[in-house]
Amino acid sequence: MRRRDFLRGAGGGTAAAAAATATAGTASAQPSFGGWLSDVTNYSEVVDETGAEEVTVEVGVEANGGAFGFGPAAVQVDPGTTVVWEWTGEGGQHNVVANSGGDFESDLVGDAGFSYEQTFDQEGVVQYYCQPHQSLGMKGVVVVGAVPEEGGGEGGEKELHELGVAIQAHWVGSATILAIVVSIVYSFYILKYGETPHSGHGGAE
Ligand SMILES: [Cu+2]
Repeated sequence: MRRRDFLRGAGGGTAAAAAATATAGTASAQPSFGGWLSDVTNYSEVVDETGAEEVTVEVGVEANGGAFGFGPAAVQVDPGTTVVWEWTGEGGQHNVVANSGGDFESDLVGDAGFSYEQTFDQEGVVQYYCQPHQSLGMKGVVVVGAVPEEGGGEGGEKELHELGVAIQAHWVGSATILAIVVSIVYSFYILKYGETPHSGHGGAE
């Protein structure tokens, strides 16, 4: 019980330190937008399309176990940019539906050449998905303006990692102390009682 309390205390301290480190700045980390893109196989980075007046996102690119992706999954644009979604014709019927940061929904279409567009004037993060394939990971993000820093998700992972290291270090320390105690006790018994059976054997041999 006491050991567990100690662990919790030590872990809490480490986690707090880790959180402080995380807020200090990890700009290079890829945001998952609160986990929205965490299961999207074709997401690796936010593609910087700032400076462009019009940006094209393909609907039905090879991803998520079929042609179930938006390409690219995440784009960064300036406020006032028009995003044009263009259907590839692959992967069946798709649509583009706002999840947050906007309110729009395209038709559900399977044909190549169909397109749908939205102009984003307000800064913020727009999360969207394809209704039939959302569960497969057909999701996307349009970042209008600056890419937000994510203290929450990344910091959480770091905390767990740091906590794991702290526990591991603690166990290594415990094991070392245990080994020392065992060897002392063992030596004590050898010194005290070791002679009798030893000499007995010695006598028999
Ligand atoms: Cu789809």
